[in-house]
Amino acid sequence: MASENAGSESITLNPHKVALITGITGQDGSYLTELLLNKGYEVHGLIRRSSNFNTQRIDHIYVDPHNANKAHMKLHYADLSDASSLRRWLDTILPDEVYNLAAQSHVAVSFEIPDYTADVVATGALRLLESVRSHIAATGRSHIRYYQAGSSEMFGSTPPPQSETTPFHPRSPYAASKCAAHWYTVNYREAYGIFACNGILFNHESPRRGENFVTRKITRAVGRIKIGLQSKLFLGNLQASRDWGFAGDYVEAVWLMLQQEKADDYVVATEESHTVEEFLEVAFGYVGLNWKDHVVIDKRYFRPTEVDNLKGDSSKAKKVLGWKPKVGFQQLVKMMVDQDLDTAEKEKVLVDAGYIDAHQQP
Ligand code: NDP
Ligand code: GDR
Repeated sequence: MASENAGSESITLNPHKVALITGITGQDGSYLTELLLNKGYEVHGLIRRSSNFNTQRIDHIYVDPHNANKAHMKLHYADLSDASSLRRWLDTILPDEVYNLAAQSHVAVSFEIPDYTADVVATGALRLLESVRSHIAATGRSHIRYYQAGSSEMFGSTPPPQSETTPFHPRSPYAASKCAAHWYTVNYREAYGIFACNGILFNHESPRRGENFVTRKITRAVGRIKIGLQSKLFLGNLQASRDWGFAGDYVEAVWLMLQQEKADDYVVATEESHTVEEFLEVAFGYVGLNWKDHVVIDKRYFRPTEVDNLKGDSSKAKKVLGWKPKVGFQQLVKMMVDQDLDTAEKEKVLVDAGYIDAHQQP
């Protein structure tokens, strides 16, 4: 398992670019790491301590650090709530690019743990920016570049289409915290001249999406229902509309932002929006099922304040970065269902052998 060797202080310097990623174990962290490794970067990821290994999304690209010639991704323990760990790893790793992807990223959960969410999402970003600022002041490494993972949730109740000039109206502790992180990033750029960019990314999904986000919750259920492991799927608001893209496409835009001459902020979106109900139709329809036979509305999944309609205008990213999404909505849904049919087949083997209980829904 990857995290067994985390914390190793032996950093090998090489002539390639060096990146530091917070949130490397998350969906985006795993895709960004693959992209950077393919470009020849040395990638360092900060992971937080957990009682179980939390590196499943990057295990396939992990090479034991004892194999020094082949290990281009290294993991270190740190936490966005621990400023000293952030500064220490900056000083040790000497990155050229810093990607701040770490977050308590679940909107509904942010209503349950608002204080913690603000600490990690808002103050965590400030801690990292301040670490970068003081690292530059101490070392003179002013070429260092910083990326902040901003969110379309910041637009909240402001109607679409949403672009870089659209006012924010956050509708959750998570979204309000992302707004703070956004403005901290702008402020550090203006106050200290740090090359710091905000990506304002609309929802992006993949087969690696966390299982309690609505898209993956649906595709996991489709796989399980199709092979008889489950019959009902409990969901909340089906009328919310989201601009859903593919995470693999979005990390390319993230990387491009840090390769520009000038630091700036960019909206990244497909410019197409679909309701949760439309997602259900495509996902269940793809395997010949009718979602209405399986979905049960459960009030517990409704949020105190909802974001009804997100649809991005990413013309700036298209023009300046030369970026555009490759994977469309239908293709994305099918990619996720295909993978989750496979996951369900494997699960069934374990259920049939008595290792897991089919009634335990993911
Ligand atoms: P995930 O929830 O999949 O990953 C979040 C990452 O942050 C995980 O690696 C997690 O670690 C880590 N993390 C959480 N808390 C801390 C902490 N206190 N200290 C250090 N690390 C921590 O998110 P995504 O990959 O989907 O998103 C990446 C970023 O982009 C997030 O900031 C998210 O808010 C933002 N974003 C995401 C969008 C999307 O649609 N996916 C859209 C717009 C913005 P662990 O694995 O241990 O839990
Ligand atoms: P979101 O994603 O809140 O947009 O945040 P999520 O998939 O959680 O919700 C999308 C919409 O689906 C509705 N919904 C449900 N959501 C969940 N999670 N579970 C359910 O059972 C359910 N039923 C209906 C929600 O109410 C909502 O309207 C994601 C995260 O990745 C953020 O970190 C990121 O910033 C934004 O996308 C852009």
